[in-house]
Amino acid sequence: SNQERTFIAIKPDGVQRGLIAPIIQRFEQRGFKLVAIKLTNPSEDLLRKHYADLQEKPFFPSLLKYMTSGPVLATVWEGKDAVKTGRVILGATNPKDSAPGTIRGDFAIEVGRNVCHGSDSVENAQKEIGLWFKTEELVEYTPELTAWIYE
Ligand code: YYY
Ligand code: MG
Repeated sequence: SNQERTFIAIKPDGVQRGLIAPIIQRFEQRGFKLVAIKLTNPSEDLLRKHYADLQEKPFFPSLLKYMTSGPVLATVWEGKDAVKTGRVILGATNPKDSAPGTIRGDFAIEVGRNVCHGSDSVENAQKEIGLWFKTEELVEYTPELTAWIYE
């Protein structure tokens, strides 16, 4: 399907460091369709749901502090293999292992300041999109460039 969706967020460090435009640009220029975008201060409750599988990890308290330290740019992107390709565009979780050319590989040094989030499965993408956005915030439109991006 060319309509797979993924949730991509620019974390507080990315927003503060002025990296919104360069990060969004990589998804746009790759050919993904922007479906939703919102600058927001996520609540602790939202983040506990978002990172539910990490609640028991030793780094969870610092992760929570980091993610509530400033606004997050929440986005949804649509396209073929959006989840998997989105993770490739972001790079490895720990920037010390992220390849140059990826967002983390170009803009980050430490795992606790890794600039961005991307869903790790189609199922989690649907869960995360539902947590961060209301249905009416997901915008319907037909990009005119589709035939130049998909065969
Ligand atoms: O999906 P991704 O963000 O690449 O990694 P996760 O394993 O889901 O961890 C979420 C988030 O937690 C990660 O982006 C940074 C932080 N974190 C950390 O601070 N220290 C670790 N050892 C692992 C993850
Ligand atoms: Mg994850």
